[in-house]
Amino acid sequence: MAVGSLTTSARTAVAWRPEKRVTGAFLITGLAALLVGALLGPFQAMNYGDVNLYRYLPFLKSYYQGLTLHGVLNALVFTTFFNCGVLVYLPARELDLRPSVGWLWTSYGTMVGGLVLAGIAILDNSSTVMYTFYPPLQGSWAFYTGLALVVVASLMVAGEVVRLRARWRRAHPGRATPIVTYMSVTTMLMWSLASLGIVTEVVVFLIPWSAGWIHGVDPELARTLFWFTGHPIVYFWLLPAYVSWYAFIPKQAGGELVSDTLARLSFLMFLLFSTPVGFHHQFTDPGIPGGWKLVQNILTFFVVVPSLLTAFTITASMELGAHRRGGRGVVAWIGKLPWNDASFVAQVLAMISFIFGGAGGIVLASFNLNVLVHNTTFIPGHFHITVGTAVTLTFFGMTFWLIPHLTGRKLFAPRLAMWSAWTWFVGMMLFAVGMHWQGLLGVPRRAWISNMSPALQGIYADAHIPQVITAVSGSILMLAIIFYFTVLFGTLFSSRRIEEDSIAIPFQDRQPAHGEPMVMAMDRLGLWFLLAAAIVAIAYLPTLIHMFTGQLAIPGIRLW
Ligand code: HAS
Ligand code: CU
Repeated sequence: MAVGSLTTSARTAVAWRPEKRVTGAFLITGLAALLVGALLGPFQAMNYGDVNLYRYLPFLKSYYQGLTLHGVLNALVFTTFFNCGVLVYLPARELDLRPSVGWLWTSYGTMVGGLVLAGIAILDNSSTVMYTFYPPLQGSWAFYTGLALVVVASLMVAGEVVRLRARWRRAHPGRATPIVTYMSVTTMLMWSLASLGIVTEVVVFLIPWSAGWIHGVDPELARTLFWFTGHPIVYFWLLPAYVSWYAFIPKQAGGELVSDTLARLSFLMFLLFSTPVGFHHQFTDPGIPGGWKLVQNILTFFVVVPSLLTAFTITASMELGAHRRGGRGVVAWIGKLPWNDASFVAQVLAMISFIFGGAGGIVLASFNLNVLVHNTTFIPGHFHITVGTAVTLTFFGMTFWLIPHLTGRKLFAPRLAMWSAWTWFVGMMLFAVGMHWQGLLGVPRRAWISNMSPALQGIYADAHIPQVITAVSGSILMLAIIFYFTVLFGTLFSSRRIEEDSIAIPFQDRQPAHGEPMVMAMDRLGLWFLLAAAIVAIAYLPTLIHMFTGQLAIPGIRLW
């Protein structure tokens, strides 16, 4: 029996090699982009520690060029590649259905093509427009076309994920979609709806404008289309991390997911409420009626709920695991969690950072508090403990089992992996303290303050302590980068081979009770998608129509 099952698993492992290769390509390209982007991070942190290290980077013309490279590679490129790898591989394995590998390689090639185009445009300093690329700052056509290709490729992958589920449903009529697939499909459906804004902005306006076919664009309309996608994109980054927290962490903690239904409900809520909230990035923008800002403000509080549900369900699931391992007490059970498993530790630290990241988000979502800190360093403080830690550190934790699973190589230096998780967490938490604090003092974000004249520095006289904290955090993060990438490259290139698939995907053993009315109702994703589109139309169309019909075309400018 044992021998028989071993051969079956070995055979399965070999059969899945093509999918593993393309998944590995997505993940490793994303992580390589992260490496380049993240190496610039300490330079940014030093800037806000009032130390100008940019002068030692002769291949960059300015802090702003470095910041553009940092933001685009980390926030846009790394996340999209990583998500497209995991959100198709995991459901395919769960459903035991082979995706079209040719289609996935085509998507991968498109995405790499986009990355190369945008990368060249940033490196030649023609597109120092930051990762939000607000007009009238004008980058080159290659920058916008490159980013458009990255988005198009992600939608091609989304199509494949939806197709996988459709194939499974045809073979299993009347059954609820298995949970990892459910979560992956809702994420991709949400992203398909959300990306309409950025696709319109880039294809209809920015590419023709940067290529010289039209002479101007309306900055307010462009910003509005950008934030149509720019808020929900943060959940496109977050939700693959949630997939891991819901689907794998309970098992890694020795327990099981306490509520399959709540997990689905939270993903469904993300599908419904992620997109119609972009105005909370534009509270201070003129041209958007206050009433519509209020509507989207209220919807922002709706989209907080699924994260609160997640906090509850995941903590309860981990507590169950700790109890099974002999843990007791109100908080003492925490000690019984597997604190010696780097994959688990990285993800729990990521969750802890998100408690603070989420709390900051709620502050930012509050109209009048937002006005106090908008466009200050408070904002990068917020997003380094959301996308920079909750998401990135979770992805690190996933790679500690996923890369060995995909490559058939043992994890290199597990103790160093543990160190990388702790140093990333400590570095980012300190960075967040320094940046939130400076933001409260009014220090602007995206400013080369370490290069300003000593006279100007007087404005920041109160900021010495948070500046020191920010600079120290940059140094700790440099160590974290070295540790993590040593583990990654060590695993890829020098680690011992292990039997393929001997590191299994930590899927739950228990499947949901099929036929439960609530689960079956939530499974009608086509209808829910239409409802999501309707809510978006109500929240956005009146303002967008007004903007489209009264455009004020502004020519491009270059400030760098
Ligand atoms: Fe945000 C700006 C509001 C979440 C990313 N956000 C940004 C920007 C980025 C970003 C990149 O309303 C800057 C954009 C730019 O460059 O201008 N954000 C929110 C709100 C949430 C939120 C309400 N943001 C995120 C996530 C991000 C992200 C997630 C990336 C992945 N954000 C804003 C607003 C602005 C903004 C304004 C504009 C600011 C301005 O003025 O420009 C919510 O989704 C947050 C809900 C989260 C929670 C936390 C739940 C906690 C969990 C962990 C539980 C812990 C456990 C561990 C289980 C309520 C799930 C237990 C441990 C044991 C050991 C037991
Ligand atoms: Cu937002």
